[in-house]
Amino acid sequence: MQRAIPCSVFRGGTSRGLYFLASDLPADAATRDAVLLAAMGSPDARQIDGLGGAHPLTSKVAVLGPSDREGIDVEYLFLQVAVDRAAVSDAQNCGNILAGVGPCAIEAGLVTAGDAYTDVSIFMANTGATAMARVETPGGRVNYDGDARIDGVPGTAAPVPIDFKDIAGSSCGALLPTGRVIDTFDGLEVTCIDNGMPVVVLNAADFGLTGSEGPAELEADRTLAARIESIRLQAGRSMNLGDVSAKTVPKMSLVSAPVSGGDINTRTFIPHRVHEAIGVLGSVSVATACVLPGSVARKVIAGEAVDGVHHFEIEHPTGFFTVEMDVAGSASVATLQIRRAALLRTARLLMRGEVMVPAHVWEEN
Ligand code: NQM
Repeated sequence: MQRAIPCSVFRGGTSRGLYFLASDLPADAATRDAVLLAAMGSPDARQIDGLGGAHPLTSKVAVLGPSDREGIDVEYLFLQVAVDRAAVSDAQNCGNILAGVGPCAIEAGLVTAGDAYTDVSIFMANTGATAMARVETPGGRVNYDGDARIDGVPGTAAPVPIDFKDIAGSSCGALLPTGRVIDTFDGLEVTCIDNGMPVVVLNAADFGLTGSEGPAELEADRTLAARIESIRLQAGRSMNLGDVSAKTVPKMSLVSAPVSGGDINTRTFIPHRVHEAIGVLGSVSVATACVLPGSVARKVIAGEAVDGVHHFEIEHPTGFFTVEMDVAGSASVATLQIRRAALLRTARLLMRGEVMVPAHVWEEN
């Protein structure tokens, strides 16, 4: 026997995931996770018996629900479903999957569409922060067509601008979770930062890299992977994340001087596969490191104090990620404030229907 669960598939930014209403999933988290593993086909490197795409970027889940919080339209819980392990984690947020939340909430009737566009305020349950997404809704229906282009996705689509406020210390409790701009692990200087996503910023040159190596080349280097994981485990503890051996945070961003006219070049371990681009909130953390006096990122780009609204062009393996940030007090660590961060994503509804899971998975858990 199989059980049918209502579900939509969206591309959100440069990721893809299954989007559910909380009311369609088991209330108990352990049963919910077992159901999601079955839906994705995990654990299996190919996820052949499910809908997962055999990569962390395509093994993601959004759970949406109504909100009774003041000024909030929809609650969004992000769940990362591991590909080759039986693990589901709520320890991180995901700004790419977030891009599909506004359209999905409108399609599902959780939010009433406006006539030209609809502003959807989203409570990100993983971190307790809020995002505002603007969705085009001409005639009260979600529009997916448009001219917006984001690197890492072919073609163009309708723009989904997203605004973040107060995301500093989202998972770690402070923008600088260790209390320092520079920490030293295994003899290397790193910057641990959390402006929406816990990230360890590393200098690519410290690993003998140019910083422009491709994801496959970086993943194939097992010595590099071991060195990065050793730093990650130590940094995770220092960042108030505890034992991160089974967690997907912190992300590890290798930075180098820009090579294509951007502000900084990145290659990001998320944390074991290498991102084909860079995460949304991950880029906000890296962009913030670029204005943080004394940080690894600021040293690598020889950056200057820059108060005001700036567009940071983060280079990644498949192009650029632009983060707009309103910066104040960048002359010193003590005064630095990121008043607002904004960026552009696109999203598209790919399928809606029911995902089938073996009935016993729901019943026996
Ligand atoms: O940092 C991948 C993605 C992400 C996360 C990851 C993301 C973010 O691209 O907000 O979007 O870092 O695991 O989906």
